[in-house]
Amino acid sequence: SGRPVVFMECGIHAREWISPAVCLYWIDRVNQYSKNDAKARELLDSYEFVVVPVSNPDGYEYSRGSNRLWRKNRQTFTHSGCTSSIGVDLNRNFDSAWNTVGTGTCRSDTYAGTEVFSENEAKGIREKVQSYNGISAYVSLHSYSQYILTPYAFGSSVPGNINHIKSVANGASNALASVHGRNFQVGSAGELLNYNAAGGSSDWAQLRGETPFSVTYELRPSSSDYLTGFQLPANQIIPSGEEMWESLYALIVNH
Ligand code: 0X9
Ligand code: ZN
Repeated sequence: SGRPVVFMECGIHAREWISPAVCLYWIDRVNQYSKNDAKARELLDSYEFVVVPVSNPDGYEYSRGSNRLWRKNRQTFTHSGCTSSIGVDLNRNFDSAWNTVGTGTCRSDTYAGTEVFSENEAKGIREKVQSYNGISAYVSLHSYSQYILTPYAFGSSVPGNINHIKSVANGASNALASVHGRNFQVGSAGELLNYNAAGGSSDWAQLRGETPFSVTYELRPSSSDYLTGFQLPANQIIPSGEEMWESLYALIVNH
């Protein structure tokens, strides 16, 4: 279309089920365009959207059938030390200080893979992003903790426009809170998660110049709600979709 592209990546971690649900809600809501919804019309008239609702399909198939708390993809490994080990953390496989921090062995939940972009799911996202001549924003949706994470997660360095990113993210947090009163804190992974992690998709998009604006959401529940955790009750799916519709609207029109 020639309009600026907003890329939304959901479901890269197989146990974070609210992420694909919120993206499907968003797609449904933006299609109210045909019913003359003002925000939907403004968004679709001004931007082009790429939404990947399930970025880790094999992982989701496994988490819904066998192990609800599975995180990685389902790649199998046969190399030495990793015989019969399964899965790469796709949010450790991108080219952003790959495998330098926040990763584990092949049997761990945070295995970064044999090399950068070893995994088809990560390659697929890279190819789609690079099929455009630069994208306007990259948004990655995870759970949980109620955060809007700003770049970078691999250390204390920040992009040159970090003040702009933080101010837009603060606006998106306020818009979210106005719907159901939920508080989403804004900050980097180092500031909010108390850990650093390399190889994340949104960091790759920002660091490699694919986009000047990238953030990662950690959706409901709050970080202290570890009993609920990844298993968010179904009656919170629609409220999550509603607050994220307003938050993403604010983020997109102000970024
Ligand atoms: O560790 C992760 O991959 C994310 N947290 S989660 O609990 N959903 O696994 C945080 C990723 C932060 N990385 C970037 N913002 N790049
Ligand atoms: Zn995640």
